[in-house]
Amino acid sequence: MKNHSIKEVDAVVLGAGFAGLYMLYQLRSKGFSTVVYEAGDGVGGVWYWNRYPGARCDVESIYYNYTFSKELYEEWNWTSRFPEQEEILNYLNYVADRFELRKDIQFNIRVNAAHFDEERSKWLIYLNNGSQVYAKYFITGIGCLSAANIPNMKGLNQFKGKWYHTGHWPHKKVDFTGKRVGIIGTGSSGIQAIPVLAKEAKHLTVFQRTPQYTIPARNHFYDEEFIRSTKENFETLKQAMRNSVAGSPHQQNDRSAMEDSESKQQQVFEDAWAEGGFAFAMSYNDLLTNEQSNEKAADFIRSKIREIVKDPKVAERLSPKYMYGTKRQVLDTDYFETYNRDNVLLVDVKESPIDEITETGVKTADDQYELDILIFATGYDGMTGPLFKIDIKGRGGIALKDKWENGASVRTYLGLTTAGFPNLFMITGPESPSVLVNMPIAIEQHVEWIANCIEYLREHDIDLMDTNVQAEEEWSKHCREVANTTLYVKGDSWYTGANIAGKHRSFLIYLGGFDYYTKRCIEIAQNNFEGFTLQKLKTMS
Ligand code: N01
Repeated sequence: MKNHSIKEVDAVVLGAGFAGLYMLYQLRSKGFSTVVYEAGDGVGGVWYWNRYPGARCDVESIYYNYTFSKELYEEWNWTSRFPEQEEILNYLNYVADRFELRKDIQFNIRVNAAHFDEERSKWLIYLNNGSQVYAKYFITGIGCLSAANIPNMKGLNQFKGKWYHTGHWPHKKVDFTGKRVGIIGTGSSGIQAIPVLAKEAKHLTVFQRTPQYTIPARNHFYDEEFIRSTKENFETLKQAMRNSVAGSPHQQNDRSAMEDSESKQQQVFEDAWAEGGFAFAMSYNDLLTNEQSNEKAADFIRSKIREIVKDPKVAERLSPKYMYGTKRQVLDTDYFETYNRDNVLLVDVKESPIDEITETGVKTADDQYELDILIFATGYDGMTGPLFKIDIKGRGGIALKDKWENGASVRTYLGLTTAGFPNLFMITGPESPSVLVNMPIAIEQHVEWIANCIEYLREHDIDLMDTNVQAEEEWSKHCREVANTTLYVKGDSWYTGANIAGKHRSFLIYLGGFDYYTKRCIEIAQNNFEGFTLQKLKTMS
């Protein structure tokens, strides 16, 4: 049914994080009327929600920013190698103000549904305040990790203390002084929070299901001279990142660990450990493709854990046995050292599973732990989770969730579009390089491609762009084939969906290299958007 009183815009964008802000900037500068809907009351996306103690980025700050504006790069000064959440949030607020983006962002609004209206050839977007809006283009900038995973644990509703998820942290500082704190989960979030919590709380109990290979971040403050030199090198840096395999100017060692002697391997790993950050992951070129090389890296980290952690039993519990890197590499500050403190207890919940949350704490198969505060650092329903939270329906009223068989059969073209959902674009969607690339760089590439594409459609009077089924079949197959040459697919992680009970296992990150991927996207656009059907409508209502 037509409803002409509903507001219409050229584009609706979801989310005001790195992706949504830049999408808005691009579309507005090309003259498209655009509105961004953001569930939070401020900009920042993941950096708005993740305010847990110790939250910081594990990509170096001088690379973890936009590169579209030289002026912006010159104006902003990062204070340290790995920026704290608050600093990144300040940066994104600065960007929003500098480019006057706020006037086209509506805060505290959640998009419940987006249905493609075939009669009008527009997307009808349903907001949680009861209103609706029509848009020619519907663009998601909701990230890959925004659907929090709060495990369905018996008894949580009877817990008398306070509980939090790291990804939905309160704005007001939580005071841990004198408190008995429990934390479930030892991924990137848990590992950043644990050392900080241990210092603040009276006692900290860590409920660990799987130990992690974590590397010292070796954070430090930047000096003025360093910042000045990065600004002078901006163009070189920008090109290096945009033309790289993973959105970073760092080059991976071009050797297999198997080419080096044991003593040389040790030296390479020691140097990478001392450098900190992702140097370890880049120390050889086959850590994620060759099981023998992988085992060498794993052995090295286990030896470090034994060196750092004084109690051998605790060290053993903290030592991962699965293949290095198949869960995302974690960076830490004094993580293993924290287990030498008297006020920290490690509980292995694989050995002794959590039975229930009681009124006063956590009960495992073997013990009861009394707690005032319980923290879920239990991660996210990644990749498809954020999209499936919205009721997205394409042609014929087919739901995205049904088309993709609830995750069992995800099909996209370039991770940007999917057949049957015309004029829908997913920034860093499933089957794009996304989270295995430095995210702001991956986002910029997607946003620029989408903005140029929409401009092309306008210039050629094309109303609808839909993906061909064959093109998406081929892309998804290629994506799976590349992933299957790596060890990633063998790991139990949020990358593979193994962290969510009942979720179909699939690896939805394109691993063919960001440089190759970018070239492919450009070629497709230059070949008049091969793989898409471009349609002109005779009459538009
Ligand atoms: O989540 P995770 P995260 N009972 O899924 C455990 C990005 N990030 O929020 O491994 C008990 O990695 C789970 O155990 P297991 C980054 O990409 C970046 O930490 O599934 N435990 C695991 O230990 C990262 O990879 C930054 O066996 C349960 C933990 O919870 C991604 O976000 C900072 C459980 C979840 O770890 C996600 O990281 C933070 C249960 N029922 C996040 N369910 C930086 O830039 C889950 N677990 C630094």
